[in-house]
Amino acid sequence: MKRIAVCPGSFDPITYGHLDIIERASKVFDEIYISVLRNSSKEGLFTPDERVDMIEEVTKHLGNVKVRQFNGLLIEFCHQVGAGAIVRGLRAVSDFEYEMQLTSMNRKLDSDIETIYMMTNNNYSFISSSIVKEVAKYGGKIEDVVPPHVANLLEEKFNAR
Ligand code: COD
Repeated sequence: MKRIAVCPGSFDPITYGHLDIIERASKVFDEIYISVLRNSSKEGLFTPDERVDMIEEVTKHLGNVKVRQFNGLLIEFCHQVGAGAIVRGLRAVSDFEYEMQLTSMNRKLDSDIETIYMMTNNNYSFISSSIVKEVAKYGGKIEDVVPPHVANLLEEKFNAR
């Protein structure tokens, strides 16, 4: 039986921190679905379609990774793709509270789906999509925190504004 996991998130945009977790997960599971939350109430910098395209581009070296959008409940998405696990990344203690709520609620919805946490590489533990956007907005250097393709897209986005 295939071991399938979902790596869910907003990915607005994907950073080296996300990528580190996705690469680790792709070694442990047979198939990974990166699921991009399509949330109509929260407008991001990048549209869900743009996020899917950029994630496909920066994960194309990983043969067992697929990228999809979802709205509604994450657990429902897991059912749709036959996933038995959700993989999340942990940066610091500050992530713990939110992650505990998320996992506890998901477990109430379906106790058979396990959530697995992976610690990021220390070099990436300070990175968040929000900080990356702020630095990019004011023309700061982001080459060390996002892949070159994403850095170019951020530059285009802010130059067009
Ligand atoms: N290093 C390591 N991991 C990182 C880093 C980093 N630098 N940055 C982010 N991550 C990890 C995060 O910890 C997370 O595991 C993942 O990467 C994605 O991060 P984000 O910020 O893009 O995604 P979130 O936290 O906004 O995703 C939230 C969900 C989309 C998972 C959540 O809102 C959800 O499931 N929504 C659907 C509705 C639902 O089912 N609700 C019920 C459950 S509460």
